[in-house]
Amino acid sequence: MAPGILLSTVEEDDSRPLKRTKLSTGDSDAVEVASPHPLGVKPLGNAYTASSNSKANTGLFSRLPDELLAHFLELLNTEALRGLGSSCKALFAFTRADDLWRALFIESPPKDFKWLGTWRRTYLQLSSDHEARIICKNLFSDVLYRPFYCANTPLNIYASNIPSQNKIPRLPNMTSEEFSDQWSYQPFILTSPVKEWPIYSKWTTESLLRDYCNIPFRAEAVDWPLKTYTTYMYNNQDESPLYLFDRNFVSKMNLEVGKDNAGAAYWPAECFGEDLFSVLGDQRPDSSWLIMGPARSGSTFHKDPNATSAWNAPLTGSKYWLMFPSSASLPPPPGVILSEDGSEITSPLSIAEYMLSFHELARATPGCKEGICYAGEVLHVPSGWFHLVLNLEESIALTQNFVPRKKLSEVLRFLRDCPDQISGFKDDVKDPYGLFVERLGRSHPEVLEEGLKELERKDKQGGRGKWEELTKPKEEEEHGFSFGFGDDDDNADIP
Ligand SMILES: O=C(O)CCC(=O)C(=O)O
Ligand SMILES: [Fe+2]
Repeated sequence: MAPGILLSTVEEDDSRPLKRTKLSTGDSDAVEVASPHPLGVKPLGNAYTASSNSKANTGLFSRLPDELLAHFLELLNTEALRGLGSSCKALFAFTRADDLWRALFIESPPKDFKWLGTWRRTYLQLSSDHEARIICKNLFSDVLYRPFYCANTPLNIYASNIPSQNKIPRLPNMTSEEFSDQWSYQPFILTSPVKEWPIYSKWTTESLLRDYCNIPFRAEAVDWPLKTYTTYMYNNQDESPLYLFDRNFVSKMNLEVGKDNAGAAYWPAECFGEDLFSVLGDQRPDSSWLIMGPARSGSTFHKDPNATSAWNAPLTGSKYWLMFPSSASLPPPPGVILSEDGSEITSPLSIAEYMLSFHELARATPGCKEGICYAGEVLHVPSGWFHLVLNLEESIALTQNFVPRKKLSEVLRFLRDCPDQISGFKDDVKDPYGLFVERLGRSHPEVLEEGLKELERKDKQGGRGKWEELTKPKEEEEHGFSFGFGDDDDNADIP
């Protein structure tokens, strides 16, 4: 059976206690999920053996495939949704899809609101005992059932039994030389550095709530006071929980430090060496983020901006990382689609959907790296690597993007050749490449010279990485895919 088609018998009488129901996902291990759907909706496969189907009572709407009906409902406003929802059981269920209400909320957020557990309740400020709940026993729809299933299917199992060849190396410490010579191109987890940070073990959700309760932080499309976000974090049913990702946390939390770094709350591990973007001073692109989210939240597949590298340090909780190198001659990770110029990554899937549909294949794909980074540790993301991140528990983390010396030519090339993909610079920086070259030339002329030489070498190679250069004649590369561990054109695993 194809993944995504769920056939199961779900508990019909929802007055009975929740039971765990096995659902076939097409994988050999059936996944368990709490059942039933709160409105009694069942997976579409059940329709084939059912005696009646309440979608048949929706008039003209019954002719629309569920996907199209769901799209149509996205065009409606509150009144229309509520009106249509009261016309029959099936439309009641379709108009309850919480994503519709999330979109309405984001479009016109109510001024004063209390988070009430779902987007609909919050948008309408309706408590759960004032909200109608009609059980739709004979409604069969993957479009409605799938988000519920994805929001409830266990995810931590995907972080277990990592094959040994996929494991991200875990190292107690590293020197700058080791990083520069061997590790700038590789993901790794440093197991000790963060424990010396003043904020380590002081920052917990409770302590941040005590100190920054009313400070608004950015969580995707909303700016919410921390107390609202944590209320959401502890009580939501979203398939992809809203993720707090704030680039202005330093000023919001008064963490600024003087030039000598006195009183710093945290700092990068020494091995990463100098961050060459620091020559840009106030004009550098966004580089530091506070991240907070519940278990099951995280980041879908992406590469970090401007060809920068990054470190990511959980202060509480733990994160599962799934990573792939990239290069002109490598396909993107399974389930990820790149636009022709590589500028847009389409991974239309939530993390849960990705895990259900592609994790097994991803794990078996050459180049795949996986690991769990625990509180107090730091994970290195080499520039150009695709990564998907899943919070295995509620987590607070800090992340910083940086430009290590060994990756300078990649950043220079990105800024020079992909101006429309550059992000995070303030609007008044019209020519990021020119500015970076000028500043670096002033303060680190020999580093710039080395970077430009490397860039010239890459230009001559015409996008072929060191690996391709060493292992394949040009014709072979042109005639088909052949795997080499590598990073964006400049092959990663060969320092
Ligand atoms: O902790 C996470 O979710 C990963 C964050 C990340 O990949 C990023 O900031 O680019
Ligand atoms: Fe990232």
